[in-house]
Formats: sequence, structure tokens, C-alpha cells
Amino acid sequence: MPELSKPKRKKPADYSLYLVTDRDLSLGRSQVEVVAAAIKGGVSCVQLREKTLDSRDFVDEARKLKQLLDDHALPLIINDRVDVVLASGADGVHLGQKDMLVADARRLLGDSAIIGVSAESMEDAVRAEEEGADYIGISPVYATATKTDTATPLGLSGIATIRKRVRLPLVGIGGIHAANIADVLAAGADGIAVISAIVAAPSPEDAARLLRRRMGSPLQNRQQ
Ligand code: 3NM
Repeated sequence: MPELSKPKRKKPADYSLYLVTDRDLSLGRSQVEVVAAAIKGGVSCVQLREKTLDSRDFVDEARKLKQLLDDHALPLIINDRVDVVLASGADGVHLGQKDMLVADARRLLGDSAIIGVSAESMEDAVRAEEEGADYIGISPVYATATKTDTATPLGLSGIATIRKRVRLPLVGIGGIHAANIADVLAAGADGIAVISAIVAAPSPEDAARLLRRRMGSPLQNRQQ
């Protein structure tokens, strides 16, 4: 009888500089081109977010990015679509408050998958932790023109309040750029997620590098 395969161990992911894609903001460049440049600049994690692609093209795009990210040992997370994770071999899924429940995604994807949840409130964050999410997106930190159907911004105080109750990695999203990134981290976030600050920049590589620099090293942050 064939031996049962051992459950895969979840690889620790680095959410510190988390890029979310947006084909409409990419200035005509391909997603692969933008992501490759952003990796050179220092992004640590990528979420493929597609709101208009057919399933077939979505899986195709995910496969291309998965190959690129594997070359750099970085995780690929898919927005919302558990089926696209399964078909493409991506590392995990990011779920909004109206997407599949964590428990259902976990059953389909297994223990080794990364499951992130957007929390629009303290209650959402606590529930996501209880349900076994791997990280929490603070959704949104600031108002943003990139996504206008968001909940009320939680702000820096929202991050600080959630930080006191939740142990999971917290990733701020919404309106974050080089000038406010340090504030978001100082408020208690472990990482920041951006679209426009990288994707819409003339040089996604330089933009990512600038964000990295503004984050400072952990040592610099402690000394501040
Ligand atoms: N989700 P930018 S805000 C994809 O609040 C997304 O859950 C959000 O784009 C949420 O970095 C957002 O350009 C857009 O502000 C983030």
C-alpha cells in the first residue's frame, strides 16, 4: 500500500512588503514585468488580484507569476479564488469578508496553504484569528482611490487597537505610500500592502526600493 504523504509544513512567509497587482494601473506593462521589477526592488510577497479576467486567463496569469516567484522563493497569494490557487499551485488565498469562509478554504487548500483575511473591524480580526487565518489585512488603513467600496478607514489607531488583541501578522492596506509607511509600521503592523505606490509608478523597482528604505531596518525602527 502506498505510504500516506506527510502533511506539508507551512513555510513562514514574509509579509513586510506585500505587492497586490492591478492590471488597470500597470501603465500597459504586463503583470509579470511589474512583479519582476518589484521583486528586484524588494517586495517579499505578491497577491494576484484579478477582477475582470476569465477563469482560464486568471489561472494562466497565476501560473506565470508562480514560476517567477518560485525562482525567488517568494509566495504567490491569489485574491478570493480558491479554485485558481488549486489550479495554479499558488501558495495561498486572500479572503475578503464576503469571500469563502476560512474553514472552507482551509478544507480545500490544506494546512500548508497561506490564508489571509481582510479585517474591517476588531471583530473581523479576532474571528479570523480564531478561525485559523495566517495573517490579517487591515482593511483599509487610509482611504484610497484604488478601491472605493472599502469600509471606513481604520487608521493608525485601528491598527494599534487590533495589535493589542491579535497575535497574527498584521498587514496594512489602503492609501499606503513612502511618506506614511513608517507610521503604519510604528502603529503595530508587521507589513504593508500596496497597489498604486508600486504598480502605477514609472519604475516599480525604484518604487519598491524606496518603500523598503522608508521602512527602515528593524534596528533603525527600534532606535527611532
Ligand atoms: N483592498 P492602494 S484597499 C485591494 O481595504 C485593496 O481591503 C483594500 O490600493 C481593502 O495601495 C485596496 O493603491 C487598494 O491604496 C489598495
